[in-house]
Amino acid sequence: MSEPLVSRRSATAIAHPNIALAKYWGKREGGGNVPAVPSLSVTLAGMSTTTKVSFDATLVDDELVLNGVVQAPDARTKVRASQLLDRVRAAAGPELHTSRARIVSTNDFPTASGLASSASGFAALALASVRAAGLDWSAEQVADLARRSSASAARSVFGGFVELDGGPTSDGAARAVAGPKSLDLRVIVCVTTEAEKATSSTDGMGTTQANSPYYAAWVADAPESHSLMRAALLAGDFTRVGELAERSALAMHACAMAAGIVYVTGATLAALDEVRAMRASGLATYATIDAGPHLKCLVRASELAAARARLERVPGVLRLIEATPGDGARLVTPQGAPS
Ligand code: 2P0
Repeated sequence: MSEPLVSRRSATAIAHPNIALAKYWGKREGGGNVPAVPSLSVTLAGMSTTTKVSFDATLVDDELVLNGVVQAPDARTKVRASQLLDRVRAAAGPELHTSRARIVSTNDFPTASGLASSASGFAALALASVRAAGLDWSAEQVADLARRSSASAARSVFGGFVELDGGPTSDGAARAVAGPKSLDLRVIVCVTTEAEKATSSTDGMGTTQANSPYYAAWVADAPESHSLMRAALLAGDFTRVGELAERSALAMHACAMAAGIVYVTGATLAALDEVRAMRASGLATYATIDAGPHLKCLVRASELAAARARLERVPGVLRLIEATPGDGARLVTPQGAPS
């Protein structure tokens, strides 16, 4: 029995998470999921999401299999994935307008626990679904699509060091500003739990915007912080990048904490303490922390082993993941290939 070719259109993409060196936190007014402030990140090789999208005219609903588990039709992640697919369907040819899709996505690192799995997940989903639908979009267009689902995902579309615009008049565009090898940087992720976080980034930001007495100060300060980071990065100044990154993370968390949003745990703070102790003893390490309890230590390649040896002894640090600046999202199967 032969099926129409379109019912079997599929593509597979791989993307890496990213961590922001200059953070964003909060959304611009006016919709579109545009950040309130600009951010600058590094895309991390060493952790990956692989996502296959197959448009299938015989399906009655989109399906999402995440890390081997079929998600309920009304599960939050599945609904967000369907919303992305709706945008792709609307832009695709009429033969796909009503076609549902099966998404099979796997992370090789903890999901939804502050390791930016939504960034790599939606970047891979955006690229795979665009190509499965036969759309010849630029990376900028794929990033725009990814951003609407998860703002930080726009940054994972690109490799190396990436900025994402934000602010009252911004359209939330993302672009690469420097290649993966432009700074001598290694990232040690101190994994402090394998569990999912209790408060999503979207909810944490919403609560912060609504309730933090320091939110206005954060929004006023972050653009300059981003500019200084960009300049330090382009100058290849590891020390300055590290100092600014640690400051940005602590400012973001201070702002969120004042609204009752606490992502750090005792283990996170113990790791932060160790990063600062290393620095005091002459090892150039800096910390950043995202919307979860894992601390990420920034270090030069030559000091990686020394920093690892100290971080793995910190109480509450379960294991370390090592990452290097990596590439952007890319296809792992040809466009529109049959599944
Ligand atoms: C960042 N984070 O700049 C900041 C710092 C986490 C801490 O962007 O609501 O995935 O899904 O668009 O963009 C995580 O939030 O949030 C994030 P949604 P997003 O990396």
